[in-house]
Amino acid sequence: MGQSLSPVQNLTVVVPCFNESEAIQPLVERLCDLREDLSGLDSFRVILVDDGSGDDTWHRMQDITTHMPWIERLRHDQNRGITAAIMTGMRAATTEYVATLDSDCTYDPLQMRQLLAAVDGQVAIVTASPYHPLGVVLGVPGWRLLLSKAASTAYATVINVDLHTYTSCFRIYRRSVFVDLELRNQGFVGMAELLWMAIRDGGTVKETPAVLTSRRVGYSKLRTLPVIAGHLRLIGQIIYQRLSRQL
Ligand SMILES: Nc1nc2c(ncn2[C@@H]2O[C@H](COP(=O)(O)OP(=O)(O)O)[C@@H](O)[C@H]2O)c(=O)[nH]1
Ligand SMILES: [Mg+2]
Repeated sequence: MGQSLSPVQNLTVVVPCFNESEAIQPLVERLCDLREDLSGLDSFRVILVDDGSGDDTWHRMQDITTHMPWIERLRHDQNRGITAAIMTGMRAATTEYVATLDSDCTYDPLQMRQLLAAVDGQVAIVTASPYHPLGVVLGVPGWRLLLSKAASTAYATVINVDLHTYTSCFRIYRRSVFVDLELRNQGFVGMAELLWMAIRDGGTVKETPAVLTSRRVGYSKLRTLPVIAGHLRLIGQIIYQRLSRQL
């Protein structure tokens, strides 16, 4: 990476973790692989954010990463949601580019190279896009896929930007664009809200085709009905903002 023209020379990877006891070991192993893969960067750091887990996620994090000074651990006293955890990590980071990644490795972290390749001096977010025509989805239940794709299609329609995936957590952010934002949605819907805010404020958003697989350990934290309701609410707010501000 060192010789490339990418503006990213220093990267912080933030990983939100909620009740992910079993996922921490394979995650940290894969983060070690990623660190090796990106050894050309000037610096590579990781911030794991335990979002008030009720299981032993926090202790597993501490045990497994004790001798890894490049991994920092942060903790919320209580569960505040995936987007709140990402914002905590983003605020703690000191690099201009901050990547975020699911802790269950449903996106192989080694796909980070493709995201990095899409970063240029203009970009506010690069998002992984399994729903891109060149993206791949493997082993994800049909109903989940339908729900997620329907949400992305609805956002593409109301925002009128040519993106295929609005709900992915695997992204690279330009920190200065986001660090002071106040979000209404602290959970999964906040992923789409972050994207909308970047676009609303004139930021450039890019996507790269990605491979999404299904979980091997642990369980999904997404609660379908509240998330559908949250997406519908946000879509209504976007329509209102676009009409009232003529965006
Ligand atoms: N910090 C935090 N992370 C969460 C929360 N819910 C889910 N996550 C994390 O967000 C990522 C995606 O969640 P997951 O349960 O796999 O949802 P799915 O992939 O949509 O089924 C994983 O890294 C989870 O640990 C939460 O309430 N707080
Ligand atoms: Mg997942």
